[in-house]
Amino acid sequence: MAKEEGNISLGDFTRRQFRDGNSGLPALIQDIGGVAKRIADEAGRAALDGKLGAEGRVNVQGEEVQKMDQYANEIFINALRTGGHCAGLVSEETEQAVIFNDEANNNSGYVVLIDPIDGSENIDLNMSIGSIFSVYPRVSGRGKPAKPEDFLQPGANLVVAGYIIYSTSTMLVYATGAGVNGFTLDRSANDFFLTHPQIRIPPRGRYYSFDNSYYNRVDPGLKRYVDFCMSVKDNKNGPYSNRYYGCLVADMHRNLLKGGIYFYSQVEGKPNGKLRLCYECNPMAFIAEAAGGAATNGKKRILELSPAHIHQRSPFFVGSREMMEELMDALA
Ligand code: FBP
Repeated sequence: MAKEEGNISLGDFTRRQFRDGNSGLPALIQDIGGVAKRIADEAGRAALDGKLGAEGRVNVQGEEVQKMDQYANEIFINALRTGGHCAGLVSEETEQAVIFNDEANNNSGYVVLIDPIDGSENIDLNMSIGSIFSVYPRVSGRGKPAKPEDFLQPGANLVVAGYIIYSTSTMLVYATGAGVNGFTLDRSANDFFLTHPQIRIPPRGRYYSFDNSYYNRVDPGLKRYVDFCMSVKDNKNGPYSNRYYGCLVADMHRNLLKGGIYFYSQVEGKPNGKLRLCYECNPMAFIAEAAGGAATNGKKRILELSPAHIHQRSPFFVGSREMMEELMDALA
């Protein structure tokens, strides 16, 4: 279906948004949009090209790497290195930061962190998956290679954070301090167009996203909250339904549009939960707050945490403001 007349393209939107021409952000976001198109194509053909299934190795997280995890990671690294608009990259799939260290990228003012494929378990099932990206201004001087401290900044320093959701349509959603906007890929034009301007997360919704199999392994306060979510009153379910997709990006996208809450807390055996602070929790927290929601680690605002290690994990609670207030009261 051709895009509605008048939908502004991602490139035109970002060039208007970041008027300061030499910021490099419009070009960097265009590079990320190009990666999104490639991954959407690769994921759509994975079954035909023998790219489903596991790569046969374990990554730095101790998780089995899917072939698509590796392909998506390579697409991101090659495209951002070639684009010349970021000094380096941290990825869930690479143990160390990738410092590009060439003239163009050393002169860039930004670094990028990514989860190339979020929801890896869904790849072989033809279910929604995502990519998550974060853009920080460098703290190291331009003109030289990026440094480790560039990648270990609190989420409050983010200038851009977003995700791509590969589903019935391919959407790129990104936040700045000025709000959250969603763009849909128009295959016929091979470009993204604004379809969800100024997304605001409803103060409450119908859904909580939690892997209920962990119910008997979480703290009493969280158990109390899940009991509340599932409480039955006058023979009616409520107040919330459980929608847990196994892909943070998919759960986040639904909760952003309809209202809801997602949490992956510490559980017995996982003292800091599963999600990684730098390239999963921080970008999603930034997006949630820019849309009027909230995100914590159960005690503190996610965006205030100072990362010690690029792959460190954090308990993660994110979503509609009023639901987050209820949850935090239950945990207190
Ligand atoms: P990956 O980035 O490795 O896919 O891990 C993140 C994630 O898939 C989230 O998207 C999802 O919410 C969660 O892990 C599912 O974990 P579990 O299978 O333990 O519920």
